[in-house]
Amino acid sequence: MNLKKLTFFTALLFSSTLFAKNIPIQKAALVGDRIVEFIPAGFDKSKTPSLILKEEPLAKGSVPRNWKLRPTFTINDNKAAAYINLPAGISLYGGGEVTGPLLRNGKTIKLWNTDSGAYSVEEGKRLYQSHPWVMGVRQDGTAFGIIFDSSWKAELQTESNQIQFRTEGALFRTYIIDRESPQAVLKGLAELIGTIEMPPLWSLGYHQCRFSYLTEQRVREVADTFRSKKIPCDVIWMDIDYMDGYRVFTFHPKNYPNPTALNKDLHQKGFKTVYMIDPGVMVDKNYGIYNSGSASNVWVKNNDGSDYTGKAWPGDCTFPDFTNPQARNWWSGLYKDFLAKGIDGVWNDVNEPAINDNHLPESQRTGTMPTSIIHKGGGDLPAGPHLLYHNAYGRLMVEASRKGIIDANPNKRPFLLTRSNLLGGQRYAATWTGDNLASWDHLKLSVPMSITLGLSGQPFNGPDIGGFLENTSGELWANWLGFGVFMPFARGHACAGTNDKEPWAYGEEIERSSRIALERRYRLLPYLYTQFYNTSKTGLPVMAPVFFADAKDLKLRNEEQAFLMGENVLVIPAFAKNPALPAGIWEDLSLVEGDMTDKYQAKLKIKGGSIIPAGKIIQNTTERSFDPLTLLVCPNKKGSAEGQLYIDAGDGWGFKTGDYSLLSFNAKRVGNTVNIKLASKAGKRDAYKEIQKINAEVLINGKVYRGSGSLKSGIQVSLAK
Ligand code: MIG
Repeated sequence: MNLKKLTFFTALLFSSTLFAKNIPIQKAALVGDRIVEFIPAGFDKSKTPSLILKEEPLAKGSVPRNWKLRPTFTINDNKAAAYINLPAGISLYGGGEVTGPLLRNGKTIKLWNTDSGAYSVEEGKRLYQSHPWVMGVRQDGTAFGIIFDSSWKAELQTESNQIQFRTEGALFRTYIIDRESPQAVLKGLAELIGTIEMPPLWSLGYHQCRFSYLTEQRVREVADTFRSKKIPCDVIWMDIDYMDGYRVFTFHPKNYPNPTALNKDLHQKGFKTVYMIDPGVMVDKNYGIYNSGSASNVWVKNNDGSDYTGKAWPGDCTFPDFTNPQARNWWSGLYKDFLAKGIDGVWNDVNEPAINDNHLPESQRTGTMPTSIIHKGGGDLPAGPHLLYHNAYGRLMVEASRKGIIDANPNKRPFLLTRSNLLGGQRYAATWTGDNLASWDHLKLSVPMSITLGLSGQPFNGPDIGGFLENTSGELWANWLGFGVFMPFARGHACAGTNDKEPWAYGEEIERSSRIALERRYRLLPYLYTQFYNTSKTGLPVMAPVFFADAKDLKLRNEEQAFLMGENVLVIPAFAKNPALPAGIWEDLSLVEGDMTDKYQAKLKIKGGSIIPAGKIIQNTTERSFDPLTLLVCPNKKGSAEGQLYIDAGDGWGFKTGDYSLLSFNAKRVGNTVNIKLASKAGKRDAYKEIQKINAEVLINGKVYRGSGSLKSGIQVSLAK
């Protein structure tokens, strides 16, 4: 026997499938429109609780007779797995936070949330989040999706002929959605895992961050520079150095002596502020939060009953056991006094949780808690090992944080950003893609990464624009910002020790380009906000793959340079080479003077048949005004177009009791005139008062025709010269 054969047989011998026992399906039931739940015999909720689903699904009938996709469950050495065979010719997507290409055929991802600082574009690396979810699109454009409802440590392998989900834990349920289109499948996903809640309008503005702005003087300087240079921005971020010795919920006495005054001054200039909160609490007998947590008995425990400690920024830390409802309540309660200082949003970082164990020999380092630690659980959650709860630690933390933020400010919409999360965790927090690199590879990677998160239930996401680690050149920055401004979450960030990365830090030419890019985002905010309204209702992504324009066009299936913003705007980054674009009418769209000739700006195209609402150039969202509203109209072949605008107060919950306005516009060409009018209106908000004047721009064959009018009168645009 030659060596190759020998290794083959050894591999076979040790391969789990050889000894794996097939587990029959105990129950398969319809739990939604073409959504089937598969439960293996012996499934035990107290071993694999669901941390993914929004609520317990209810059986609504039996499995449709022609149903094809079914999992095979196996168990081997107490490790459960599921396998689903696929017919040929399927394009696979999903898996949440992943590196590598948009198209996921033939990929393996490791689901074990990990601080992957400087993650490479190379595939297979662990990242910060776990999304046991795959979507398949058939050649005919019909699609399916599979949720593996488990947070146990796992691997998700997406082979073209078989999906494999292999865990290191107990049996779990599997949900399969099989519908007429990828969009319909994502709606099905949202039926199971929920959607995001409408975010505050300000969080859709531009965010400026750095690790860290070391003093409040520097923060004021950055804020003032945005305003004096007239570069739009809504939010300034405080990274860990605002704290006193990295103790969470404290402020550095010298560098941030008066956060209340700082926040107030920033508010007066139209800025909001977001402050970081990490899970690790410094072990320090003179620190109120530590003492309070000890008194409330909230810390994760070693198996001998002592507090588990691990190293993080402040040194030795204890960690709240977020599986426990009392610990979550205690954590929620901490936000009240903190936010009372005028803080607008919260950033939960390093919640994989990331633990520095560099003092251990390399072979013993895991970067997190020991898998054998038993979390307390409580309420719906059983006590269970870290191996079960690790991937849910961040998700449970942000559930508690979000509740605390809402309790503290019940009349405001919370804004929370998290680094770690689990499928379904979009209900609690927005996300970003962690510590990327200031490189062209990472710039390009940020597009499929963000699209894939959107295809995995998390629409509110984006990368560190410009790249976090290492120095950023002006070229890289301007190219990245040129399309980053059309991503759902748009924040520039920079690691300690790297060059300044504010929009003006690269000289005048780049400053000018940055202004154009940000002005374009701000002009499109009415459209973007409407997309967020849509995703809060349906779960459809804000940033979508180009193939969403035509799921039957196979050429579009792996396009990952260009992307769609909503359904009607196509974004083609300046770096894109020969992008595959959808057929049909797509007219070039100019929003700001100079945007068509500036080499760093993404090309924008508007879809034939659509109407896009746009606003004025503003410096921040407190200046929002619909005087005038602009309607960008691109007629289809038949000369008609339609589109929507959603408006509400931009914050608070009034929209839930009718204080909103959902306007549907349509346009029709009659001879040489295009008539644009309000077709319908929902909600109690007085749009007639809010929208004073409407300018329309009709785009046909590269030409722009202008007209103006009002909501009442409509707008007539003449196509005659
Ligand atoms: O150990 O707070 O990904 O965005 O600037 C690093 C400092 C901790 C990691 C985050 C990054 C943030 C940094 N944090």
